Parts: sequence; C-alpha cells; structure tokens
Amino acid sequence: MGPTSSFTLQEAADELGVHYMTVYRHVRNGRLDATRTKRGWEITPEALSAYTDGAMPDPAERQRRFEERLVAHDDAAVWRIVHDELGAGKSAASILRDLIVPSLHSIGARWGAGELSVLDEHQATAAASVVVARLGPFIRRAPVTHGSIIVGAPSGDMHALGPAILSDMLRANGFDAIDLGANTPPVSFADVIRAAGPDDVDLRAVAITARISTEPGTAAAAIINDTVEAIRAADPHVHIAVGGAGTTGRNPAEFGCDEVTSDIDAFIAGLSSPPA
Ligand code: B12
Repeated sequence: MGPTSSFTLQEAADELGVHYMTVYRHVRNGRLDATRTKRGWEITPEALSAYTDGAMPDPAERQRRFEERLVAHDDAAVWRIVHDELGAGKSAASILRDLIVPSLHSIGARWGAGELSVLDEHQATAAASVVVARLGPFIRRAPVTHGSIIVGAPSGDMHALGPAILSDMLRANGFDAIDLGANTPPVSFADVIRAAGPDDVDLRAVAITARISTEPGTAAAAIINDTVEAIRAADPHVHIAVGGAGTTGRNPAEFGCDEVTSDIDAFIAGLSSPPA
C-alpha cells in the first residue's frame, strides 16, 4: 500500500524524517492516529497532517484512543496517555472524569451490544484498575476541610472501580474518603462507623455505590436496605447517599436513605459546608 493511500510506520517515519521508533511511540501513546490491520499499523494522510500540524486531537478523540488502548489491555500505552495528559496540565480528577469513566461506560455498552467479548471487557477492566491505582497519588488532595465519607459497594456487588473513583474524586474535593471497596457487608459499614466512635463529628456521609440494578424486589435492593439499616443502627444521624448506575430511577424512600444520586458534583455541593 503506497503513501497516496495509507502510510506504514516506516513510510510515515520517512515522510517525517524521524526514526521509526518515534513514530511507533507516538502511535502507541495516541498522539498519532493509526489503525492496526493484518498488515500492521496504517496511518491515513489526514492523520499524518493532523500530527505534523501539531493539532492535539479533540477530547472525544483522545477518549476514543484511550479506550482502544484499554481494550487492547496495553498497560504501557494506557499509562503513557495518562502521563501525557498530566504533562499537559490536566488534573488527575479530570482524567478520571473525562477519560477513564467514559471509557469504562463505553466498554460496558460495547460488551452489552456484543461488540466486545467478555475477555476484552475483563482485560480492559484489569488495565483500568492498574491505571486508577497508579493515578491515585496524583490526585491533588485538598486539605481535609470537609470531614470524612465512607464509600463502598454493597454485598454481592463486585464492581470496585466505582467506589475507588468516587473516593478519589472526594479526596480531590477536601474530603477524607474511606474506601471499603466492592462487596462490603452491612456490618462492615457499621463497624467502621463504630470504630470512629459516636462523637465523630467529622463523619459527613456514607456513600453506597450500586452498579448492579436495584429494582424493587431484587436481592440487590434488599441488601441496600439491610446496609442502610445497619448504618442507621450505628449512627442514626449520618447522611446516607445511595448512587451508581444500578440506582437509576430509584428514590430514597425505597432504601430508607437520605439521597439517591450518582451526580458527584451535586453530592459534594450538598455536603460542602465544613462539619458543625
Ligand atoms: C468493570 C465491570 C465489571 C468487573 C468489575 C471489576 C472491578 N474490579 O470493578 C467485573 C468483571 C467483576 C464485572 C462483573 C459483573 N458485571 Co460488570 N461491568 C463492568 C463495567 C464494564 C464497568 C464498571 C465500572 O467500573 N464503571 C466505572 C465506574 C467508575 O462508573 P460507575 O460504576 O457508573 O460509577 C460512577 C458514578 O456512577 C458515580 N457513582 C457511583 N456510585 C455512586 C454513589 C454516590 C452516592 C455518588 C454521589 C456517585 C456514585 O461515581 C462513579 C465515578 O464517576 C460495567 C459497564 C458500565 N457501563 O459501567 C459493567 C456492568 C456494570 N456489569 C454488568 C454485569 C451484568 C455484570 C455481571 C452480572 C456479569 C456476569 N454475568 O457475571 C457481573 C456481576 C458481578 C457482581 N456480582 O457484581 C452490567 C450491569 C447491568 C445492571 N444494571 O445490572 C454492566 C452495566 C455491563 C452491561 N452493559 O450490561 N463487571
């Protein structure tokens, strides 16, 4: 295939007058758009001109490339993209919000639509877990001025990235997030509250993250009720929020909690005054 249609990596390198490895690296970190075919990487003339113009792809395009590297479970490229975003001045919280979360949602939808295999989905998740863990220390933790929030997914819900990412977002906003992770039994939420003691004025809220559907009558809904009850028994006054995509269409009365929301900004805004 000649340079008038698509370029190979070597042809692109010749065209640009750079080393083959430079082109390869920029393809891998998403700076230069390329498609992997049976013949190897192919670069369109448009992609090559966008690259030579120095045009930074728009956010949607950057997210798409990041998602593809996740699906390819290419940990090194995934991290390089994140590293470049950090280098370009993006905060870790905005990388979570704009790159990682939309990619996970899209991967789930593509898996649901049969476009990706379960293996693709699992491998992408493994790559996402690695990058979320690596990004953690880059979260600019504001001084803890707003108190602490206990975060966890209920018993039976194995989705750990939701609580991990929500916790990081809370940390970036002046809260001390205590992430209990996936599959947290009701008693564990209560134990953490009791361990902090009844006078812990610092405890602002408990956030229960539900990724599995909690339609009325399901086991997932019942376990949320049990969790809320256990938390209330340990602290009758603490604010309890239930959220996550498994709670779409649900309301607080169904769970006995104070709030049902998946909107992190709204949740934070509701708690933003310092503890009394
Ligand atoms: C990764 C993943 C897994 C991994 C989880 C691994 C891990 N370490 O976390 C594994 C492979 C274990 C898994 C298993 C299953 N999964 Co799954 N999984 C996903 C996937 C691809 C991504 C989930 C994720 O991490 N999202 C990213 C997080 C950050 O987003 P989030 O959860 O929406 O949370 C954000 C917000 O909602 C908000 N938020 C969340 N909670 C709260 C709470 C409050 C108070 C607030 C303010 C905000 C807030 O903050 C987060 C950050 O923005 C989704 C696809 C998707 N669309 O999400 C499917 C998905 C959730 N899984 C699904 C299913 C069906 C399953 C399985 C049943 C599959 C199976 N047949 O075995 C099992 C269930 C296991 C179990 N019992 O839990 C379905 C759920 C459908 C439903 N509504 O019931 C989805 C939607 C895929 C699909 N399209 O069908 N899964």
